[in-house]
Amino acid sequence: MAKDKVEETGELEWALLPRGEISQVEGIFLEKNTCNIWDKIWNFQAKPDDLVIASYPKAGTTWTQEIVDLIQNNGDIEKSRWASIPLRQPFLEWTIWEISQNNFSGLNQANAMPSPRTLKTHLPVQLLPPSFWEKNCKIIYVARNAKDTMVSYYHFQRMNKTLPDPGSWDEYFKTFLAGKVAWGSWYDHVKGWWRKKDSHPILYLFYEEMITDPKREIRKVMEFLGKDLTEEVLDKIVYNTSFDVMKNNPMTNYTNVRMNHNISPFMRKGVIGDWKNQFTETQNKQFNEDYEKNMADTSLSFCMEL
Ligand code: PPS
Repeated sequence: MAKDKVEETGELEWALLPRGEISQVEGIFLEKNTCNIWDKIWNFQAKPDDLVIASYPKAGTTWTQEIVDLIQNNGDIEKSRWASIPLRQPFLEWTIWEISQNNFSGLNQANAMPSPRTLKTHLPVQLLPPSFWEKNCKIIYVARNAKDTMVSYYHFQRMNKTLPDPGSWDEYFKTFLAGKVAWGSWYDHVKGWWRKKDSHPILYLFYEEMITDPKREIRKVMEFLGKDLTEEVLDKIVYNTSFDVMKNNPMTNYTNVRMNHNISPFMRKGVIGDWKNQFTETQNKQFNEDYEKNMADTSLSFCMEL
């Protein structure tokens, strides 16, 4: 490819970016930059009217964020499109957001933001800063089946250099099952938050249920937030948070964040069961054995195909 063409598409610039590294906090892998400012994150001061959207990566976080924002704005699309999603709802533990050449830390953004704030986090339950529990903040957790999460995460790590190179799919399969990815083990994450909902106001959503009946799930979120919207507004939110609309919306599709969408778009497929196109038969067998062992001690269950 000619050099000017490469520069025009930003490919060369992307190729030169260094890969991010991961390190550990309390035995959980997190982005190294996050580990470096862990004390500040742990001491974050929540406010009682903060809303937290928590998830394991690739579970449908952005989808949930957009649903919440539209509910908060009574379905007013213009109000929700004033900025891209990470600017509207700070990502608590994320240290560098490169948007329009500026650096943002989720922590600084959150501290500068007027209340009521909606914050995103991928932290496992035991690493959520204690002031969120002390202030009894409402939390929405969204979970997605492990097989599709793994596939989505693999493609995300290929196109997002703030995380380590995932290596080959075979390599990544092992890394993911061992929980050696940023934000740790999927098992511990979904099970930990599931347990916590018995003692704290947590709305636990499933990506698969959002796919199957988005209006029902959006209504659940609305009720949890104490809002009362008309059927017409709910239908408008269903439409505007559909995969196709969000994929074409620059405020939700992450095209204004430095990621390489030519390798794999952030809004990739948005379906249940894509793992079938990625897992080999042997991997599926291996995964199922591992899954059975690790999920034996929970009442949680996931839909992995329609
Ligand atoms: S991140 O980076 O962790 O915040 O990613 P996250 O937003 O949690 O997950 C990205 C995956 O969610 C899919 N997605 C959607 N699916 C269905 N409908 C809507 N509206 C929607 N919005 C995002 C997105 O396509 C990623 O999944 P995959 O399987 O990779 O397509």
